Amino acid sequence: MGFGVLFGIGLPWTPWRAPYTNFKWKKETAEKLQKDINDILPTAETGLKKFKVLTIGTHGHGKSSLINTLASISVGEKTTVCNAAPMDENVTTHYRTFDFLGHLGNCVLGDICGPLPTAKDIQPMLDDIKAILKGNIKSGYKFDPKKSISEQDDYFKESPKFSDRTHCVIIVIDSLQAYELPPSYVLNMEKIMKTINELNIPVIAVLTKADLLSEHVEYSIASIFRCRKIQKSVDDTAKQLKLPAPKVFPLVNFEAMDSFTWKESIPVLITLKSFLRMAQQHSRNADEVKKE
Ligand SMILES: Nc1nc2c(ncn2[C@@H]2O[C@H](COP(=O)(O)OP(=O)(O)O)[C@@H](O)[C@H]2O)c(=O)[nH]1
Ligand SMILES: [Mg+2]
Repeated sequence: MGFGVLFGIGLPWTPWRAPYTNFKWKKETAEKLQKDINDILPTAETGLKKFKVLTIGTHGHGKSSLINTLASISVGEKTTVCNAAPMDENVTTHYRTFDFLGHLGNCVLGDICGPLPTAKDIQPMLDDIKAILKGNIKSGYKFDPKKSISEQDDYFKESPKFSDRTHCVIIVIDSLQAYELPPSYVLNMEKIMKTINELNIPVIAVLTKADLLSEHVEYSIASIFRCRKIQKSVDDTAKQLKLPAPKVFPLVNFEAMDSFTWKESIPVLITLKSFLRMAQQHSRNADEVKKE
């Protein structure tokens, strides 16, 4: 560990992001965020019990770890609901959904892998993603890169309700790769974003592995909103995905930690609050609710 890192030398005083006015890296901030999150519930007129949130991202970028991190926040201690694996192993080829115990009982997270940066024809996957967003695919469905789901498939749900639909999407990106995403990946992501936008579903991006990108963050998570490297990776992602920078959230998953405290929770809670709020807004305004 370098001297500069120990003393935060090289970090600007003014954070590049202040999630709230008078934002302080304090235990009370984490507690307030947690309280706010507990209060974000589906509104009665939507008839929803749970928000459905879909994570999409290339293999190895940290989706399963993110789901585990959120599950851990939900129960207040480190837990695992899905296996995270180092790169090049165990490619998740199934669509799965995860229900949480604890505070986030009002949330279901879906995990789908893809597309691989090298994938050429992603039309079957785009069709499957669209079907998932519309609630037509059940958990457990295995993707076939050559064809999308058929109406005869056991995992096809014919008349999905509003509760089966996706209410918010999280694009998961490894922050180490964000500065220069492969052009084929950006192109594929553009197509996915177009599909999501057509259905008017809110989207955020999460940048994982901020600890691997910045040794300041590795040493102290509180540096995350001061480190210029992290800021740059947020800006690069925003530009490439054509998302506003405030919708790109850097964080460190709990996967590599033995345990976590309120300090490590803060970036995760900020992200969580933001996407739950978007899911809530979306479900209130969605035309499908008005029609039901
Ligand atoms: N240091 C660190 N490692 C991470 C982080 N997020 C994920 N990983 C590691 O990255 C690898 C791939 O993560 P995984 O969640 O399986 O990715 P997935 O294929 O997108 O589901 C695993 O070895 C994780 O432990 C993070 O924020 N920091
Ligand atoms: Mg995975």
